[in-house]
Amino acid sequence: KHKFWETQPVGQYKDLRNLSLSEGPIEPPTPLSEVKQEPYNLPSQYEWTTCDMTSEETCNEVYNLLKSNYVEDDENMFRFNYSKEFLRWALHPPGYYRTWHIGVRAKANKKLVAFITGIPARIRVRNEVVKMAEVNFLCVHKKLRSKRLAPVLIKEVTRRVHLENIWQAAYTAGVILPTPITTCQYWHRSLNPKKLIDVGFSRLGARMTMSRTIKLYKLPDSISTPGFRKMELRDVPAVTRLLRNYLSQFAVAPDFDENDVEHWLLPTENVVDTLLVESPETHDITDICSFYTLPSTILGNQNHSILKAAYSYYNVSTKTPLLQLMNDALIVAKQKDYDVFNALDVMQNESFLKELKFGPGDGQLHYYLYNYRLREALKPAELGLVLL
Ligand code: NHW
Ligand code: EN5
Repeated sequence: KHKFWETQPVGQYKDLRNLSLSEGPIEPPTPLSEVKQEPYNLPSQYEWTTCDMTSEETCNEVYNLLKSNYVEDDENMFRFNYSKEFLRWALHPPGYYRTWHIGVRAKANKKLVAFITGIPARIRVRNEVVKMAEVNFLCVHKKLRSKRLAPVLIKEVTRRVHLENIWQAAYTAGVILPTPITTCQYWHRSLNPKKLIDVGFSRLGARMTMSRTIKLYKLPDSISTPGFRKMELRDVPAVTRLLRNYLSQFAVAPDFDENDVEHWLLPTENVVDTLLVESPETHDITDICSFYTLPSTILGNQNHSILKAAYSYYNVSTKTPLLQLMNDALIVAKQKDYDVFNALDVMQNESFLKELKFGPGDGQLHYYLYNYRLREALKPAELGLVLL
């Protein structure tokens, strides 16, 4: 069934629940001298390119490829529209490798037709911190689909990751592959219900009118938590301590240091927002909440072309109840004109989803590890990792 994935060091269906198999790497690293030195072969009309995402022109090409060809929902009504600033941020974390930003061009006109990326990350799986690549933005132009290009892109990124002496990876997908470490549900909280209904993102409930629906999703005009403010550079040490301590409870989570926190959580306009609670008495940082900005193109609507969505990222509550923290995050997102606030059922998110009027979406997100086996699948609540 999976002609490509059957050949890869990933958890295979036949080994699921075989408790006698051990947990950890599936294959040992090979000596670097044995890693293939030349790129994999592409069909003769195409060539590899390393995409310099600091170049305005290359970043534009990647942006346009993804804008027209990246992920859609199952009814092809919406397509992710990652912004250029977002792509630059997502691909330049501390220690990034330029060579892991991989494109394919048509030789004839140099048009960018496919893309895949890796970024380095330290991910803790139970008690082991493992150096991994996070693989994302796999995209093949719509006109070149089903020609087995994706396996070539995946093998090439794998080769370039191996050249850096890294042997594991983490990735997510909306499709089922061998074999998820967990499957998460997307939840959505309407902020602009009228627009969401107009564009077909949500539906008017049974026995609901538009005005009752608008009233149902109304939020207070101002936040309720004293000391709630935007994160600043000076907060990095405190946020790192709080987040590291929080993430230690999950089976799989990133191992963030201060540099990572500065990169991934320090607010960047229209990319990532982080709010925190500074105790008005002690000035301690007690709670954090963050979300990233990922708009979607609305396909074929007369009145609206962009859906502005916030995605819950890392949240930590030690003093302020998580419910109250997230309610304030919804108010902030509403004030910033987001149409919808999305979240997965990871970490402790279940504790606020229903109460804050999130509803389950029609999409799921499957999480995977490459060359690392878990004895059993995790529950979403055991996962402390959010990929972009
Ligand atoms: S998930 C988003 C992926 N992108 C999209 O969905 C965009 C729209 N779709 C496309 O561009 C986030 C194409 O449909 C793609 C497939 C390119 C998806 N992951 O070329 P063929 C990520 O970026 C397998 C992995 O003919 P295509 C994460 C499929 O099962 N594999 O198909 C990326 C089949 O293999 P099988 C996927 O439609 C993680 C083969 O590809 C996949 O023209 C990557 C068919 O290839 C997916 N999302 O192109 C893995 N979708 O064995 C990283 C399909 O079943 C692994 N396939 O026959 C780690 C690497 C690093 C390791 C380091 C140690
Ligand atoms: C990894 N970096 O399907 C990304 N989104 O539910 C790759 N549905 O937005 C993997 N179909 O349910 C991405 N509205 C996998 C996800 C791909 C995109 C996707 C889903 C997630 C989604 C919306 C729109 C559906 C349109 C028709 C949805 C219902 C919202 C409603 C609001 C009110 C309360 C009940 C729910």
